Amino acid sequence: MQITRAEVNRFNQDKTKNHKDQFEFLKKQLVNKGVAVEAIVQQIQDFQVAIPSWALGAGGTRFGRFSIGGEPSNLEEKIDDVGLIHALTQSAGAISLHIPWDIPGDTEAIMQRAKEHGLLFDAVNSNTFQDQTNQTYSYKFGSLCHVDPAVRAQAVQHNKDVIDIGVKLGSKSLTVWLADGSVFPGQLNFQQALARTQGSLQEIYEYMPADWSLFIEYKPYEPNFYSTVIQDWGTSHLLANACGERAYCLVDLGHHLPNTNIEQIVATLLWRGKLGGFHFNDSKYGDDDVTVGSIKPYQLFLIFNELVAGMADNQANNPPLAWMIDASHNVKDPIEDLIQSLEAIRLAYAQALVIDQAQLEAARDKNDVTLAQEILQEAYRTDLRPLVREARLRAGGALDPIGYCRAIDIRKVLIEERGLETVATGL
Ligand SMILES: [Mn+2]
Repeated sequence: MQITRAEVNRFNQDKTKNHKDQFEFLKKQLVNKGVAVEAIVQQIQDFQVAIPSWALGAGGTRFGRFSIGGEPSNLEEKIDDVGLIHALTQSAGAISLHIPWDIPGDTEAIMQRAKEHGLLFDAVNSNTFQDQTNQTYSYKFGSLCHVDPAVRAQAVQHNKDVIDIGVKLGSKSLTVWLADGSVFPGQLNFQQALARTQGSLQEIYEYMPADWSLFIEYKPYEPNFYSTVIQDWGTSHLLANACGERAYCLVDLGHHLPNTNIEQIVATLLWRGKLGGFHFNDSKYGDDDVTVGSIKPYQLFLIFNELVAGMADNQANNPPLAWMIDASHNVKDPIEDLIQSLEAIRLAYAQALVIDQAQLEAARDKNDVTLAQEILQEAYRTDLRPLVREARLRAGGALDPIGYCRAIDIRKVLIEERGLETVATGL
């Protein structure tokens, strides 16, 4: 199914007046405070987040997976689902492919399909955390870090294949997340495992075209529970430096131990010009991968504050960041879930944009701790949803995307089209 602009406009009609009243009221208040509202609406409109190709099916945990019906069973249908989300939100203008779950058969046709939905191909993701059928060597004991050079060579070759696929689609970056590590003390020689990983990553880096970037993701634990080779931002940074200028760290919000100050990590990486990308999700305990902004929206806002301030200052010439949602959803419809995540991301971005950074800096210079807190919380506690809605409306999206999904019973339509039994490839 495809949602047309005319259908969205029709749906917006009876909601527009109420929205305009709210927007004009907020705008007046913000303008009085000296906020450049029109520029901010434009910035929100420009902010696009990639949807991973595996996010459109029913998510799962290690305990079970509950089918939702009408799941996209091939890449074409996944692109269609991202297209639906983009048509309604105008904020998901890219898709991030996970290889080998979503290898394009006919590249030209896939690119044409994406183009029809107004979608670009963002970073491609390799997978050496699972064994594929007919694979020569197993990754049970690691991939890029493996003690056996033949296993490492196979994992490096897979990454090169992923780059080749990405080149054809117009992607410009490769994201590497490794599950490599150990489950028990004594299993792995830490120094040698890290050195081998560095060697493998360097080989992948050298293979990339000159206009590509390498994003190195880190994670403290899971699926290995004693040690992970790339456990934290420091290790990722060290490896990125060893690879070269176009290698960067990738921050996944769920890949931190509880209470880690992620906003400080973001600031540190921006200061070094080494922040490449972001994976959005939220969590209560570990890498829970729940909907963005559903548990710790204030943390998300504080992270965006560092991103906005850091990219405005940007003395280290950090490149524009790659944004992707990396969340799972085993109790919600993935389309609605992703819409909620996109909304949370744009709202946090808007909240950060209305902060007067000069005023905040002045408060810091005077060690006025109270004022600094007031400035942040004033931005966070102002209801900026009308700004986000206005950005969406101007781009041709729905004022209420979830309301739209429910009004047309989108899942029912997809089940009618695709059947109840379809299963999306992925986790
Ligand atoms: Mn991730």
